[in-house]
Amino acid sequence: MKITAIRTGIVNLPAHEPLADAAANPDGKRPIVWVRAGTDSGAEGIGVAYFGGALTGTLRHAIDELGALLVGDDPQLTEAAHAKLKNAAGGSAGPGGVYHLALSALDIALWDLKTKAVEQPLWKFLGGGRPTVPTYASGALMRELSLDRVVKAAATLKDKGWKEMKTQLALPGETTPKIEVERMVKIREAIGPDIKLMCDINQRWRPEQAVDIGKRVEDSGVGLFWLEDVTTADDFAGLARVSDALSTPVAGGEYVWGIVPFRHMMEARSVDVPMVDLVRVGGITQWLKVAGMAEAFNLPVVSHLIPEVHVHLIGAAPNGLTVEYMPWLGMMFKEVPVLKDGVLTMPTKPGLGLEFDEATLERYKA
Ligand code: SMN
Ligand code: MG
Repeated sequence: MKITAIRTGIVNLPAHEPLADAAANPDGKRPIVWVRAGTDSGAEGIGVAYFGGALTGTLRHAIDELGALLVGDDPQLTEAAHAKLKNAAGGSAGPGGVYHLALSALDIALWDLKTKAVEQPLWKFLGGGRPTVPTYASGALMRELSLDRVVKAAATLKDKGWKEMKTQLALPGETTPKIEVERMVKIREAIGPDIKLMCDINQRWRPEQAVDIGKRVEDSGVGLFWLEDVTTADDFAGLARVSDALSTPVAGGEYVWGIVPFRHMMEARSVDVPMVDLVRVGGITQWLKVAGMAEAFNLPVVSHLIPEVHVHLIGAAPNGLTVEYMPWLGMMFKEVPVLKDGVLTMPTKPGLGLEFDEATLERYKA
């Protein structure tokens, strides 16, 4: 099989929040680049890229330029493609940033083709064996919501059958440790003791603040499944200090580029729960390496965004803990993985099991 053409396009998807209808910014838009890799066998592989922000046009162009280098190549040779792109641009225009986002989008499309060629869903090709995988509601309990709205949204998620959900602290505007802790207590009261509750700080605290507020949350009896990105993502020593001081597991990793920072993070015991972002790590090829690294460090692995692909990866990884269910891209696909009672069923179609919805691509075309 040979790649014959790479096509790309941009859609500006609405920033809706379908899980609890709790969008913090309902008029917002999310620019996404779609990728289609055509082959001489007629099979098509798909990929996506995002986080381009104001450089989304540049990101698309980067995918076009890197993609052109893969025309004529066998899409099953994912490591060879990675080496070729690294040699062509990754060592100079990367690592990190637009290069890594573009690399990831192409890599996802190659894995779609590679697994379609053997007519297996990706998770099965990777050797996974579980029928379902846990997942958690994300994006509905954001820090911009009022206390009243966030508590109602949490109760809505529980009513809908979610068993795990994530909120955020480091509140905007006037806040104190007391206000932060009270918000967590109210959310816990709304959902009861049995739901796994995570909390994301998005790098907004200093290490000593993380220790202080983290301990207060522990003392309140809220019980967090993890506390995420408590401080600057590459302050590996600062993170280790927080991890050491708290009994709550500390999660992190979504902000770093490529696989090497995970080595430093794990060597320094900075996080208890490594979180891998598929489009920042370098696609599926590199995601799997981080999952293996985590396993060797006796750590679980969790995903960031794009549950439609991560269901395969978390589901196949022996240390895959739970899939973040942030359905930003759901409307781009004709079908998404089946979600019921807070778990995802492993997809059965070959490859990623995803097909772009032409109507969505056309309707939100940029
Ligand atoms: C997050 C980061 C980037 C975009 C959306 C959400 C957040 C998460 O950190 O963990 O979901
Ligand atoms: Mg996060």
